[in-house]
Parts: sequence; structure tokens; C-alpha cells
Amino acid sequence: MKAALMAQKFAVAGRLVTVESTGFGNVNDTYLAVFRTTFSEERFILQRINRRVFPHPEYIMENMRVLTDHVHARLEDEAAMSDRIWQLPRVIPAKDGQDFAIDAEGDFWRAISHIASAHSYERVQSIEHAHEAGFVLGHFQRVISDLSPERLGDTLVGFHITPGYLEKLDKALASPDGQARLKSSAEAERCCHFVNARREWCAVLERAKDRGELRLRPIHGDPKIANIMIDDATGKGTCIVDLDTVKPGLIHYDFGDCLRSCCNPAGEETQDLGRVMFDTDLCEVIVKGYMAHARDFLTGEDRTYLYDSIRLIAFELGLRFFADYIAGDVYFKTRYEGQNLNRARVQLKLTESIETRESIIRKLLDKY
Ligand code: GN1
Ligand code: MG
Repeated sequence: MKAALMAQKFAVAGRLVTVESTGFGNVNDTYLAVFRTTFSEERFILQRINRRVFPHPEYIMENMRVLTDHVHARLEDEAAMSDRIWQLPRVIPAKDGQDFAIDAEGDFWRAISHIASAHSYERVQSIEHAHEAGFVLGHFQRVISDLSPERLGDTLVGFHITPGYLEKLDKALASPDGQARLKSSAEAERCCHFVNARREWCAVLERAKDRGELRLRPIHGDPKIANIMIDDATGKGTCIVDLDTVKPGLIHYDFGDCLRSCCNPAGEETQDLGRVMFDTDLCEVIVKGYMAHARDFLTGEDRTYLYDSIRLIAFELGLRFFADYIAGDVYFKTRYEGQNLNRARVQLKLTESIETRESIIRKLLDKY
């Protein structure tokens, strides 16, 4: 098996015992590898990076190095004052000293340390879990707030630039196949109408950036609930994983992504559209947890756009899934026909729910 072969390229003591597929990532393939010696065991996360999405996987590893070196030093400095042990995975080098190994097909594999005695969940489990998600994101953004964004490369050009995803949709719609997929279902047509009605608004964060109201900072890029690790023993957040999309961006992308993910208890993959809604009670505790750290670095202008970021990132993900469905599922991995359309419908329904609750959300954002 390819993963077993690649696991052995990394600098880990002992002999490989198992390597099993793990996680539900939409882009990369992820495995948990277990190595044993006579008296110890080491587990690590092995990943094959999707080259269709990341044309230069080596740049991701450079960003990951810069970021983890910075954060590990900060966590050590703050350890004595902290209410918990914060963690962050480290890159495990290959035996040849590089940060990755390349297989016979030219695919990139990398290994990162496994966070023991902690788990992540695909959906929010409780109000306490939601609070921890906000707290972990705020903490992460705070400890990277003094890292200069110029030190990070742009590993995924156009990521979270919403108008760019509209262009992708338009391109896909211009092809006969795209038109056929659009016309093949009333749901697809409804998604298209929903998106079209928000074309003008969806540049809201990019315009604020161009006007100089919002500035680039280092971001995580993908702080969904499934990337927040919760300590099995204490129920507290212990770290944020999946550092592939760490790059310069707007912190609003992270804030919006965390909320759109955590406040939909039905999860991204539900087929029961009736259950999709934006839960404002969950939103309140996430904001409270986030602000415990973020009030140190948020500016007044940052705060002006927090509501828009929640609405926008839900909308943007719906648009991304929809555009990928129309383009023939070329970006996100799918397990069944029409999965990207279903994912799009979930996020667009969530967007609608956010819009209906605008005044409640704005009020609770002002409270913290
Ligand atoms: C993708 O592969 P995964 O699950 O880590 C995507 C994110 C989306 C997310 C939605 C590089 O992340 O932007 O928010 O799916 N990552 C990339 O589940 O496009
Ligand atoms: Mg990710």
C-alpha cells in the first residue's frame, strides 16, 4: 500500500505497525501511522497533498515551518500564565532531511505530529464545545498577530477572494456541460438565483481591504469545527490543526469560517436541509470565547465587518461548492453524485438563516 511505503520515508523510530485512513478532508488524503519500538510507540499524521489544489506543496511546508516555529516559541513564553497546555503539531522531517517525501507519481507526502488524548468532531457537540472553538481561534490569531504576514507565501492564490469564485462559476456556466448540469435540476437553478442576487454585495471584504480599512495578517484559512482539537480529559480546546491554508489574508475569513461551521449543528454534509439553521445561542458563546483573546488585537474597523464576514464565508463556501458542481467536481473530493450540489444547498440555506438573524447577530457582536 502506497501510504505504508511513504510512512517509512519519515524520521520516526521503530517499525511501522499500521497506517489507516482517517478524517474527512475534502482536499488532501489523511492517514494515521503507528510506529513501535520495544518500549515506545509513536503516532503521526501522514498526508498526501492534493496537487490539483496546491500546485506548490513545498511552499505550504515553508509556511508551516515559519508558523510553527513562531507559535511554539510564543506558547513556551506564555506557558506559565496559561490556563492549559496549548499544543500545535510539528513537522516531522523525512529521513533525507526534507520536509516532505515525493512518491513515484510525483505526489507530495508529509508527516506531522499527532496530538494525543484529544479529538476533533465534524459537528458541534454542545454549547461548551462551541465556546472552546471560539476560544481556540482567538488564541491562535492572538499568538500569530505579531508574525509579519510578509514572512508567509501565498500558497493558494485567490483563496477566500469571493469575487474570484464568481468568475469560476461564470466560466463553468459558459460551457455546454455546465449549462446541462444547471438545467438538470430545479435545486441547481435555485442555487444560481440565490448567488446571482448577491453578486454586488459579495466583494464587501475585498472592497474594505482595497480602501485600506482591513489589512492582511497571517490567518489559519480553515478553522472549521473539524480542525479544533478538544482535550479528552478536560473538554477544553488544546489546538487548531490543518495548517495547509496558513497564509496572509483577512482575519475575517477565519472568524466567518469558524462561525459558519460551528453554528450549524446539522453539519456540512446533512441531506436534511430542513435542519440547517444558524444557531445564535452557539454564536454567542463562540463570540464570547473568541473575544477573550481577540479584543487585544481587533480594531474598530475590524469589528465593523464581523457580521458581513459570517454571512460572506457561508455564502462563499456555498458558491465554491456550487461552482465545483457545475464544473464537474474538479476541486472537492466527492463520494456520491451530486454531493457538491448538496453541500452548496446546505451553505446557501445557512446564509439565508444568517441573513434572517442579522439584527440578533449584530447585537451580540456589539456585546463583547
Ligand atoms: C476544504 O479539505 P478540508 O476539509 O481541510 C477547503 C476549505 C473548506 C472546507 C469545507 C484548501 O477543507 O476551504 O472550508 O473544505 N480547503 C481548501 O469543509 O479548499
Ligand atoms: Mg483544510
